[in-house]
Amino acid sequence: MPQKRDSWAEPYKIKMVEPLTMTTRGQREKALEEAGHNTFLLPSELVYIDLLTDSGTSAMSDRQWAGMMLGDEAYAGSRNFYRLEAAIRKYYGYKYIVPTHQGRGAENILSQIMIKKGQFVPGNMYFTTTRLHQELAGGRFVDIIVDEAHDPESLFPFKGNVDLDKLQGLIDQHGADKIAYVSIATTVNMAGGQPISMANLKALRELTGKHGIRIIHDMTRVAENAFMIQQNEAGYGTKAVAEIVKEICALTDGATMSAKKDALVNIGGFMAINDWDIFEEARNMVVVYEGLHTYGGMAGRDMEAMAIGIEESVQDDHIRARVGQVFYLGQRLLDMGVPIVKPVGTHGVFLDAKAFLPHLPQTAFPAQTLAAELYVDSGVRAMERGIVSAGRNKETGDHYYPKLELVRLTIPRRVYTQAHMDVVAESVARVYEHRDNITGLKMVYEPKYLRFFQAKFEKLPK
Ligand code: PLI
Repeated sequence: MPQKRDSWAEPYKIKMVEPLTMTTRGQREKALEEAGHNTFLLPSELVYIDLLTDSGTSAMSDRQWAGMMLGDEAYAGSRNFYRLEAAIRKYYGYKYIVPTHQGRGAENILSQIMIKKGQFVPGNMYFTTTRLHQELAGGRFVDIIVDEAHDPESLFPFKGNVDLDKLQGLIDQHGADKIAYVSIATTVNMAGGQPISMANLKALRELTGKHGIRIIHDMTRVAENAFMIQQNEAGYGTKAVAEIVKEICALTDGATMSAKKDALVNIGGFMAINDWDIFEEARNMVVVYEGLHTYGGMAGRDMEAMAIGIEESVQDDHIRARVGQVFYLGQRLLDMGVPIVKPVGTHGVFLDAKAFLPHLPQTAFPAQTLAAELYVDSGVRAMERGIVSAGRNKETGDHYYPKLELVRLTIPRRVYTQAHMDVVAESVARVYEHRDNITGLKMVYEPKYLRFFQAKFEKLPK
């Protein structure tokens, strides 16, 4: 049973530090210009507090670093693979696993196997790489998340829930055999790090079960979702996060995992599945794209660190501190009156760029603009999660126009302190004060795939 604590204070102390570069405003202006106003194109040496992503940016524990020394770098049958397989079975409960170099490697293999051309892939909001792999495999993503997820002001605690009527409608219209599977993320990144409830997942299992449709789980941040269930869902307050994680996984048929988030490693991922035939196909396909089925693009030492990270990630004390730090930053911004997605998400605080810069049309890229302004102000690096990330509709060629136009302040796990969070909050508040003087951007270079990573922009004149 989880212990009640008043404070979210960290259950660890610092043993090694990495110095940060402090830059001047002039240096940052120059760097941003050279980066085409895209924070992805900044050299990290010119970043003070890096909130671009929580992906692969965690600090590993001393146990994980010690585990790295136990790497068995055999091409085939590394002992670390078997340790990883055992950890996944123990903490997540899936039967068969295929390691991959990171989450999108697993998405590629799973999509190619499970999606037939023309099939629909309904999901609780899109994620960039996930949807792209679904589309490349010939599938069509359909958003079946509850409407509350698209409203940054809605205080609904489970904005990651599936709207079952939307799914039923899709089944009625096209038939169950036109649905490749239902794609469920815990938590929902693009909605602002919002969880799905266990009750909703159970109802989804019942509905899909009736129609023989599988549920595939993007479990990238499953422990964070489990923590929110523990905190906010009736009947779960006395259950440990580890227990809730396993219950979530048991309601699904398979998963893709970017271990670079929850699982506290700098690289790695896997696909997991309970069906032997799909596993056999995936285990064969992994040798084409990733590496042998007992390493899948990872070094032995990486698999060892992941096995240990998985265990650490589901501990109540860890997850309370991790989410507690995010909530701390969120609360500071709320107290300052800055518009953010509510409720505060579990892996980051999402600034509502439409409300922050209401004078900019979405085609002037308000979130991209705001992320750039924040960097110039303080060297804090954030990420656009709006129209640039949403990309273009393949059929019409026009931008997708997402309702949410957000800047994500993503908190790496076990990396920054409360004082760093204060610096971030104060910088956001400064930018908010002079928001009326901020002009938008125009896109001057647009790559074909996942454009947000490499697109370049120029400032629009005043
Ligand atoms: O970055 P990958 O390939 O290890 O994982 C892709 C991926 C899949 N699902 C979800 C929910 C993600 O958040 C995710 C990657 N997210 C990144 C890189 C992020 O910055 O949020």
